[in-house]
Amino acid sequence: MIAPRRRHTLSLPDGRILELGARTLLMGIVNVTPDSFADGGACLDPARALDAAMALEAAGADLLDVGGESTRPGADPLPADVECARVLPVLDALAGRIRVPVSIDTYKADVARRALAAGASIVNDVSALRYDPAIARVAAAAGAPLVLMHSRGRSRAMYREAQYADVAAEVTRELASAVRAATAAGVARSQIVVDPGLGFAKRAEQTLELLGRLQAVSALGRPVLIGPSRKSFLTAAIGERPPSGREWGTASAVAAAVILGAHIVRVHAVTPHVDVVRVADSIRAHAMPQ
Ligand code: PMM
Repeated sequence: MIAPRRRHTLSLPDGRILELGARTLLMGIVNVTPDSFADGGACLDPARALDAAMALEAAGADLLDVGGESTRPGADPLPADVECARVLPVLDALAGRIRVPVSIDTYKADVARRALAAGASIVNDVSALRYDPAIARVAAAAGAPLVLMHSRGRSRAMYREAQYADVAAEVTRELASAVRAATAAGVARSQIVVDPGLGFAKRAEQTLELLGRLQAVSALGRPVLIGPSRKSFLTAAIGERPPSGREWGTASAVAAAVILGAHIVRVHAVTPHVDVVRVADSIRAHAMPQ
């Protein structure tokens, strides 16, 4: 069954409006890290990051997500000034050259504030305010949309926290409480995007169940972002593969997410996913004329 997908609009700090729900938006990943599991080291140099970002935009990315700290399990937390030293030169290089909105993938208020000043226009917090709650006030003050991604624990302990009686219900409940915390800190509810955090503090089977029951998360009434790209949960279905061998698995997860109501999908490889989301959107449109 094709799930309904509500229309939403997000307001960006520069006055632009992002329309969500009519078609799926593709968020291209620009990891400015030496150690991300799928693409570590490719974009540490700002000139290479700019090339990668321009290629993603040319391929059809609607948004770019720039991050400076790897979220891979077991990664050490990075001091804010080191993270800024990675991402700010990249944001400076992108300013004026990239037309699509850029989000900053950070959980640190200080990094978010400086990234927004350097041209980012969306805050993507993989801790949903748990690590540095002040990040909500930073997004509110800038008038920037805020992505709240579900996780539990810290990177090193994440898998000890992967205990759920009902993963979809618990993730949805925890996201609802993050939405309340964000609005209490001054973020307009209309500016909040929710993300169930595929693979974060969840085992593969729990992640697959959560993705299949995405409508529980949609019931929060906020747009849904989903990030399955090349993640290890895919290997529960396709067998052991390096991240580079998980692209077709990613495409399948993206198509399922679109049919189940996702508004934004975060991927490394934009080119193949332009077709994936176009076909999934067409199926949606024919089955549920708007
Ligand atoms: N996954 C990663 C990093 N940031 N942000 C959101 N909102 N959702 C995700 O699923 C997500 C994220 C880890 O993947 P990467 O290391 O390839 O960027």
